[in-house]
Amino acid sequence: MHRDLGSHLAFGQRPFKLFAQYMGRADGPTRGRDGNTHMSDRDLQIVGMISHLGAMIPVAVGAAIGSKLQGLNAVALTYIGDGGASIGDFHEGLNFAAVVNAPFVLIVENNQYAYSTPVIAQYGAARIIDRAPGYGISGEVIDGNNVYAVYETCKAAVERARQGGGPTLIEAVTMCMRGHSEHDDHFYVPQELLDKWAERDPLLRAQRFLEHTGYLKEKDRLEMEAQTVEFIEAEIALALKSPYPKTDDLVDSVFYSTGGGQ
Ligand SMILES: Cc1ncc(C[n+]2csc(CCOP(=O)(O)OP(=O)(O)O)c2C)c(N)n1
Ligand SMILES: [Mg+2]
Repeated sequence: MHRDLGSHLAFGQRPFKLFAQYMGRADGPTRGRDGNTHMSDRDLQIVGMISHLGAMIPVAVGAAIGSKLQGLNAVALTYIGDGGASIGDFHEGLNFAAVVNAPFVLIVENNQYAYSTPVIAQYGAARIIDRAPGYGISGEVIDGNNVYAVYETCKAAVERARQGGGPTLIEAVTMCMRGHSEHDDHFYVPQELLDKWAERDPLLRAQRFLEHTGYLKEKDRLEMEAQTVEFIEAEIALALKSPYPKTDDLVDSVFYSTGGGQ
């Protein structure tokens, strides 16, 4: 999913590269061609996404089929929102993945709004996961704000796909806590709903769990937080030093037609 920077970090991307990307610098994954989240990294096996919601699901299924054909035993996993799940490509991609038994995992982050459109205006079924039997694939609905549930469910789905068990659709139920972008003040979401969901903040819940079970001491957490801030500041400073791309290699990696019907 093109906006999920967390997944880039989970796949081992350095924050420095993400910052350089946002600043349009030569060290960003697109080498300064794009100042946004549309980036790939073949070394990290991250396939670049474009903005058009849903359109990349068949592409991700293609990556899964490619892995199968090449005997790589890799699984393609991607995300989409509840709104993106209403796009035709969602259905075509999942149906095709089911037909060819592709090693493919699709997580729908159902945060109950697609911009200002609530889910009641998106679909007639009670849940998105109810579509899974229609495709003939595995499906599971989970608490998207429970990091352990998300981890365990994804892990099981990836293992199943790796062993030839085919695609899985996971519906992770969560809440959109802020507007679509900084220009959007989120006026269309009732405050009571936001207050209710604020209590279920996944980071705070994970932190409370770790503290209650004794895995995390407050002193260690504060130390880790301070180290993280220091690390991030250093990565930003490094990105600021990255040069802007040169104009003479502007068309490198760009495919173009020479005309004449070619
Ligand atoms: C095909 C298409 N239509 C419209 C947009 C503009 N757009 C970008 S994000 C968004 C809302 C998406 O909602 P959802 O899929 O629920 O994801 P969320 O932002 O809630 O995570 C829209 C309408 C787009 N990128 N692609
Ligand atoms: Mg949404």
